[in-house]
Amino acid sequence: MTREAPANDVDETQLEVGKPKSWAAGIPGVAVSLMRGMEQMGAARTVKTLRLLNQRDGFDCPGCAWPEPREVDGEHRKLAEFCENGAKAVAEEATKRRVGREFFAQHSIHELADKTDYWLGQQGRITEPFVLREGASHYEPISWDDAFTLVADELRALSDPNEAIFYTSGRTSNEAAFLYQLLVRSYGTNNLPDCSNMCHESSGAALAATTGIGKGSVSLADIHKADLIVVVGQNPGTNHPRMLSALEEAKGNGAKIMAVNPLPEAGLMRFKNPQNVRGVVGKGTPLADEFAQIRLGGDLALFQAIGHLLLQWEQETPGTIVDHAFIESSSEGFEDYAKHLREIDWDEVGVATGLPREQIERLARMIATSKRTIYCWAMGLTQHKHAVQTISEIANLALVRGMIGEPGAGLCPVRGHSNVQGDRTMGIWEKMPESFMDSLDAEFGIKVPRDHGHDTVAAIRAMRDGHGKVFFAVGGNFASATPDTELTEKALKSCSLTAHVSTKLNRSHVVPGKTALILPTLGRTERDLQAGGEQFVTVEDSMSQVHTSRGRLAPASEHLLSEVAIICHLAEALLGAGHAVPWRDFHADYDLIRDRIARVVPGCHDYNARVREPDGFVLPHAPRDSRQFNGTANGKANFTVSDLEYPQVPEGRLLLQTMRSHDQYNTTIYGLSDRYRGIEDARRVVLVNPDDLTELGLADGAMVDLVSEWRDCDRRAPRFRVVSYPTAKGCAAAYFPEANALVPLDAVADKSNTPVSKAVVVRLEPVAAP
Ligand SMILES: Nc1nc2c(c(=O)[nH]1)N[C@H]1C(S)=C(S)[C@@H](COP(=O)(O)OP(=O)(O)OC[C@H]3O[C@@H](n4cnc5c(=O)[nH]c(N)nc54)[C@H](O)[C@@H]3O)O[C@H]1N2
Ligand SMILES: Nc1nc2c(c(=O)[nH]1)N[C@H]1C(S)=C(S)[C@@H](COP(=O)(O)OP(=O)(O)OC[C@H]3O[C@@H](n4cnc5c(=O)[nH]c(N)nc54)[C@H](O)[C@@H]3O)O[C@H]1N2
Ligand code: SF4
Ligand SMILES: [Mo]
Repeated sequence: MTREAPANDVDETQLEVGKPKSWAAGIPGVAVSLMRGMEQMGAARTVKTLRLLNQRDGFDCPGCAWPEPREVDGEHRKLAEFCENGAKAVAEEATKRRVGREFFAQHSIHELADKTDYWLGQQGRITEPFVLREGASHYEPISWDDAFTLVADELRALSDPNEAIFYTSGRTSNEAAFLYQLLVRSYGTNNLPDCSNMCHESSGAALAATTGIGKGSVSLADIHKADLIVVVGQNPGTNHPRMLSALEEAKGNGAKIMAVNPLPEAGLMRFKNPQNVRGVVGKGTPLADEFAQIRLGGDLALFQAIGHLLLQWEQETPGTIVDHAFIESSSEGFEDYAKHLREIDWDEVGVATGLPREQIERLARMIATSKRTIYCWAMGLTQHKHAVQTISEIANLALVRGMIGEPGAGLCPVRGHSNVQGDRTMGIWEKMPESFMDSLDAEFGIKVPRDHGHDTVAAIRAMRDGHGKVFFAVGGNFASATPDTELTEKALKSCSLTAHVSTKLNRSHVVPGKTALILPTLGRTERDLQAGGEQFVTVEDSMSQVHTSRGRLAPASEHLLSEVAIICHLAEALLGAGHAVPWRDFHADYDLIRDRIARVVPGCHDYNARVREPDGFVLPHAPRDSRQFNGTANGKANFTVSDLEYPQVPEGRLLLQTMRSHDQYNTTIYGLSDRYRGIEDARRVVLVNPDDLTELGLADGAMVDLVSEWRDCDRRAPRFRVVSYPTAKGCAAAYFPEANALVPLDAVADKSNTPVSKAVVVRLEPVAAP
């Protein structure tokens, strides 16, 4: 399979490669925020918008899920409580550019299909609903009523509700998410795949089994109190930039930082905080005390080796390392774990990690002597075949040392999309527990289906095989974000209807089903006026804090509906006016939705009152709050035993990770500057270790096809420019989504079914330069 580059792609031969930066943020970060704001919004709107970003009376940043400081912790919000990439996310949404009737009259679907995600996104906000009718060459306007009738008719025509698929991306508010899952389940299916299936599903699976709750156990204040922070498989300088301020503060309090990554990411090395003088003019704060340049997928071996050393040292000096009191009172499985790690094959650990044994011993010593350890991770761990095992191994280390449910200690999966955690809390999951379904039934007097639905990978398979016929998405960009691009696009095109609730144009709109709809919606930044007056919504951050978000800008167009309104109107069209759920009341007054959330969703009692508190409220988390593990089957924290696994790479091949540049938000490309890595003006690049280049007989600047090798067939992504880069030996990196064509649909993580986007076996085939 070959995935051609879109015709209007940038010219990779013009690429500028500078030296990778050894520090993050500082003045260039401030400058870029303001510049992108001015380009998209103009001066007045930039100032107004950024003043409201992440403030109590303003809107939650539509970027990542990193939390804001809380008064209860004695912490205050600054006037500018955002980062460069938060400012870019806002500029992207609050842009003055528009995609309206003229645009679609001018550009045929054929022409649009040839554009990159970057070009599509840069065209601006969609202003009214559009339909692409069967056989038509252009999208044309459609009224909202006709659009809802069209979707309802298509859904009613299916022989089984399980032939419909309802995707969610993680920007959707709690209110919209709650109603969406209610609509989908009332209609009769649990086919609710979401971006989380491709993201932190592995973290959820590992933590639910080991600690009883699939969420992180720390607060921002804990990070400030920790004495050791392990940052593994994460690039916070780009993807959670304000985490660097938290790391800086922790360092100021004496913490040490251990970074585990195949890439020497600038944000892990040194941070220049633009909010203090030292950061603006000085050298900034050195962050990582120990940087372990691990091979892709070597983390399970690393954490097993560390576990082995901890147990060995405990044996040498009993009572110094293992928290026996905690293990005895609160856990199960320690003996098996200890037995499993008594012996370890150091040669294998060396091959898997690429790390010298002395360094692993230093890392283990840091963990052995820390009194308050926090483990942070993201996609570098979750998107591997053995991701769940790796995260469970981290949980093992935390349990050995009793590092959970204590101030300054715990497990911290750093979530991606700004409300991805909230969407799950509200029921967006293809396999919500029985108790949740029972509550829905009781609250609304309905009977929702219990059979588990399709996750993202299963949804693609269903469409490919003809069992998935209608695809509906609230947000996101399914075509580009998912693996195996060519196969997925074909699967989407085979649907009778694809419909997307979106703010901006993206690739998913131009790989249409027989009929396709674009339903434009309000963004976070925009005022949401309904029959009952101006509304706010609520979101949950990565640390389980639930709070309000109130849009304040004038909507991009008078024809936009809120996500809540779209879902309610669709429900009325599909389920009829007499349906047990009072859909019309809900979109008039969101307090009425929150009253229902309060009664259905665990931990959400008095929701309306508590979200109105200055910082909202924190959802309960038994291990964090009381060191209880009542969410597991045995009521204990569970040690787990995993075989040592790591990716196998044949001779002459490299292991490729697909990652984010500094200038994108997932499939939304803001620009072409991956500043911290020194890569400008290009995206079809592949970063390769200089020694590997020598062995492969390739030079920096060579053009290659990337060919991934999988048991069914080869997949080819043509014309990438080779960049000599200090990544771990044997490992390469290219950007998501350009490299998604290389990820086989069947390459998934054990237990979580997450696509393996960080360990693709590839060969580099030289091609002639243009
Ligand atoms: N600006 C911006 N912010 C974002 C996003 C964005 O696209 N842009 N996306 C949001 C979303 S949805 C998410 S999920 C997060 C993603 O946040 P990250 O997980 O930081 O995102 P990635 O770019 O996928 O980076 C993965 C990091 O893990 C490292 N890594 C890869 N494989 C391995 C491995 O095997 N072992 C170890 N130890 N490290 C490895 C990579 O070198 C890289 O530094 O960011 C969120 N925030
Ligand atoms: N190869 C590879 N693939 C990956 C990853 C990887 O690291 N490597 N990462 C995975 C991860 S972690 C994730 S989370 C997924 C992301 O997958 P998605 O969430 O599906 O993708 P996004 O690019 O975040 O979605 C962007 C689109 O959302 C729409 N949008 C933006 N704001 C709003 C809004 O307020 N409301 C609505 N309704 N729509 C809005 C816009 O139309 C925009 O084009 O991708 C996954 N795919
Ligand atoms: S750290 Fe994340 S949530 Fe905070 S301002 Fe930056 S992008 Fe937004
Ligand atoms: Mo994500």
